[in-house]
Amino acid sequence: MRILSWRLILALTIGLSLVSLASSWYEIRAQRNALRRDLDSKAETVSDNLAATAEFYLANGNHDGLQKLVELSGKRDHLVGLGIYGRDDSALALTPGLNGSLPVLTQLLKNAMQDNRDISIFTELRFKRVHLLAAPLQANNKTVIGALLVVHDSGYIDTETFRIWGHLFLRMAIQVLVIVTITLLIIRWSLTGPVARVAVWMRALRTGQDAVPPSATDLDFLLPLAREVGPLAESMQRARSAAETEAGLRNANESQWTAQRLADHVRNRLGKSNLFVVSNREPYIHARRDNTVAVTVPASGLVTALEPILCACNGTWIAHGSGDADAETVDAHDHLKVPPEDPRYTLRRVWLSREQEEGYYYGFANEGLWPLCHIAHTRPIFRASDWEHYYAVNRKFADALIQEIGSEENPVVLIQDYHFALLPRMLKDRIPNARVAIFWHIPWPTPEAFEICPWQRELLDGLLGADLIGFHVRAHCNNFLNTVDRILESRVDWEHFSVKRNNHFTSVLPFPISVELPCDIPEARSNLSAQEERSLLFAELGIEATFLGIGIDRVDYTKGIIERFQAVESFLERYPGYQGKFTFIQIGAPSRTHIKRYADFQSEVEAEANRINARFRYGRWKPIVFLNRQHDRHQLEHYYRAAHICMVTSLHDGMNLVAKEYIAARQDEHGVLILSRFTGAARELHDAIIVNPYDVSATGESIAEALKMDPSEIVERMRRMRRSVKEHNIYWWAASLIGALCELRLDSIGDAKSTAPERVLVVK
Ligand code: GDG
Repeated sequence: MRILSWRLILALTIGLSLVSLASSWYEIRAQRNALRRDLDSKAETVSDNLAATAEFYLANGNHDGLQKLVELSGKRDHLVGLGIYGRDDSALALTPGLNGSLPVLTQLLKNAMQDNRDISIFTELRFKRVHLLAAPLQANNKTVIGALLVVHDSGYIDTETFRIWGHLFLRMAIQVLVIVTITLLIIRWSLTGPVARVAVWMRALRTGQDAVPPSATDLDFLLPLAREVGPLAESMQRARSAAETEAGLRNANESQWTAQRLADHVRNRLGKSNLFVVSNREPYIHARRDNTVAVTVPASGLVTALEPILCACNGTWIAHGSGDADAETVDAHDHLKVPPEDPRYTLRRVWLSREQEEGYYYGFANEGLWPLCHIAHTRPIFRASDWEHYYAVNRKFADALIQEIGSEENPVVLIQDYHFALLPRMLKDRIPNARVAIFWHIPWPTPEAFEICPWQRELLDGLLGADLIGFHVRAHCNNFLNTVDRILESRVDWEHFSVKRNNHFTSVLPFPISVELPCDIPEARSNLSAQEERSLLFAELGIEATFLGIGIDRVDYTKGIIERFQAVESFLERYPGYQGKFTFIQIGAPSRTHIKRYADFQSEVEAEANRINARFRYGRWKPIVFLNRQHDRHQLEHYYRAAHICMVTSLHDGMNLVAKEYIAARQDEHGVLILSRFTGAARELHDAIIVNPYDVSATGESIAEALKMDPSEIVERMRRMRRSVKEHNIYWWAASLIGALCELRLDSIGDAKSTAPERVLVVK
C-alpha cells in the first residue's frame, strides 16, 4: 500500500505540475503580450502628440523649439527619453541622458525614414530592457524631413511577468498539495481501511475464530472478492474440522465415518464407474426473490449424505426442477454444475407439467403410496389418471437417466424413494449392465395391506428391476419379501434376503439412515447452556415456564401430533403440579398442503392445541405452543439443545430423523427422548422411553417419567444413544448402501454367491 501511495503521489505531482505549468505559460504569455501592446500604444500616443509640433519646428529649422519640446514632453511614466533627428540621422534635440548616437538607434531611425512608417522594437540598451519607437516626420508635401525617437523602459514588463510566475507557482504548489492530501485520505478511507478490515476478517476465518464480516460499505468494491472468501473459508473450516475429526479418531483408534472417509471409500468402490443419483427433490433450488435469484439447499439428510459422494466422483444427480428460477440457471442440456460455490458434480433437472406434478407427486405418490405404506388409518386414494402420470413421469426420468448415462459401460445408479418404484425396471430393461439400487425411505406394509393397491404387480415388478432394494429396518424387508412371495411369481431366498424373478436377482437389505453429528458441523456449535437456550426461547415466545418439551415435524397425519398433544393434556391432568411449569412447543412445518387431507389435518392440529390451551392456560403460561411454519436448520438446533424432552410419537415411520437429530444435538449429554415404538428409530435407540402413541395416557405418564428421571440416568442413556448415532451416522449409511451395491455380483445373488452379508451391512 505504501508503494502504491508513493506512486500515486509522484504521478499526481508530475501530472498536476505539467498541466499547471502549461496553462500558466499560456496565461503569462498572454499577459506579457498585453503589457507589450500597451507600451507600444503608449509610445504611439507620445509620438502622435509630438509629431505635428516637431514637424512644424523642424520645417522652420527651430532647433530650440525642438529641444524645449523634447524636454517638456520627456517626463512621463517609464519614458526614458525622446529624440528628434534630421534627414541625415543627426540628433537635433535629445532629452538629457539619452545617448542618441547608438548604432541600434541610428539604424532604426534610418529604416523608419526610408520606409516612411513607424517602427518599434523591444531591445536592450546598456543592459536595460527598453522599447524603441522611431516615427518619420514629414513636411507639408509629405516628404520625410526627419524622425522622432521615443524610448520607454520595458523592464517593468519582465518584473510583472516574474511576479505573475511567482503567484502561479505558489498556487500550483497549494493545488498539488491539496489534491495529493485528498487522494491519500480517500485511499486511506476507501482502500487501506477496508482492506485492513477485510484482512482481519479473513485472518479470523482462517484461524477459525468468531469472525464478523466487514460492513457492506467496507466491502463495496471488494464485493466480488468477499463473495469468494465466504465459501472459501467455509470449505477451509470444513476441511479443518474433517481433518481434526479424522486425527481425533485415529488417536482414539475409532472408525467413525466422515464425509472425507465416505468420499474415499466410494471412489475406491466405484473404480471407473460413474455414479448417478435420482430423487424427486433436487439438492439446489433456484427461486426468484424480488429481482434476484436465490439458491437454497433443502434441509435434508439426503443432500448431506449424498453430496460428498457425488463431489468425490464427479457424479450426476437427476431431480425434478421445482424452483421458479430453475429453468433460467441451467444450460441447453438442462445441466448445472453444483455446489454453486465450488462446482464438483452435475445436477440434471427434469421438468414436469403442473398436471404431471399433481398426478405423480401429490396424487399417486402422496395420496396413494404414502397412506398405503403407513398404517395411520388414512385411506389411500388410487386414481387411474394419477397412475398414468406416475408411469409417465417414471418413464421421463428413465429417459433422462439413459441420456445422462450415454455410452457409460458400468454405471452405478442410486434411486431414492417411493416416487420411482417403476424406474429400476425401466432402466434395467434398457441398460442391463447398470448396477441399480433403490432406497425406500418409508415403511413397507404387510402383504394384506399392500394388496389393496390396484397396481400392486406393476409396482413390485418395477422395484424388482433393481439389483438392490434398501429399507430402514429388517421388518420392512420382511414385509416386502412376504408381499413379493404372495403376489408375484418368483423365488424368495430367505437365507440371502433376495428374490429371483425371470433370472434376475434382487437383494433386499436394511440400511438404517441416520444424521450428521453437529459436532462435525462448526456452525452448529453453541456456547450457551441448555438453561440459557431455554430462557432465550421462552423470552422470544413471550412465555413463562420452567420445563420444555418439543416436537419437530412436517405437519403430517403419520407423525402422531394430535396424540402427542393429548398426551400432554393427560399429563397435566394427572400431575397438576406441572401446570404453569411445563410447556410443549410443536414446530410444524407445513407440508403437502395442496392435498385436502393435509390441509384438514393442519386445522385439526391447530384446533386441538387451542382446545387444550383454553382448558389450562393462565397468565403468561400455556401448555402448548404450535409454531406452524418452516424454521431454518440453525433455529431447530436451538430447540433441540434447549428441550428437557423431545417427543417423537409417529403412528408409523420408516426411521424418523428428528429422534436422531435430537440426540446428535445434545453435546451436553442431557435430555430425554420419548419415542414411538412404530418408528424405525425405536429399533436402535433402546435408551429412549419407548411408547405406544395410541395409548395417550401411557405417553402422558412417560412425560412425568422423563421429568423425574435421575440426572445420572439421563446422562447414561443419552451417552449410549449418542455413541450409537455417532457410530452409525449418515456417512456410514451411504457407505453401506453404495458399498453393498458395488459388491453385488450381478445376477448371482440367488445362487448364494452374494458378497453382501446376511444382516445389516456394516462397512469398516
Ligand atoms: C422420510 C420418512 C425417514 C422438520 N421441520 C423442519 C425441518 N424438519 C426436518 C427434520 C428432519 C426432517 O425434516 C424430517 O425427517 P423425518 O425422518 O422425521 O421424516 P420424513 O420427512 O417423513 O422423511 C422417514 C426419512 O424419510 C429419511 O429416510 O426417516 O421415516 O418418512 O430432518 O429436522 N427442517 C427445517 N425446518 C423445519 O421447520 N429446516
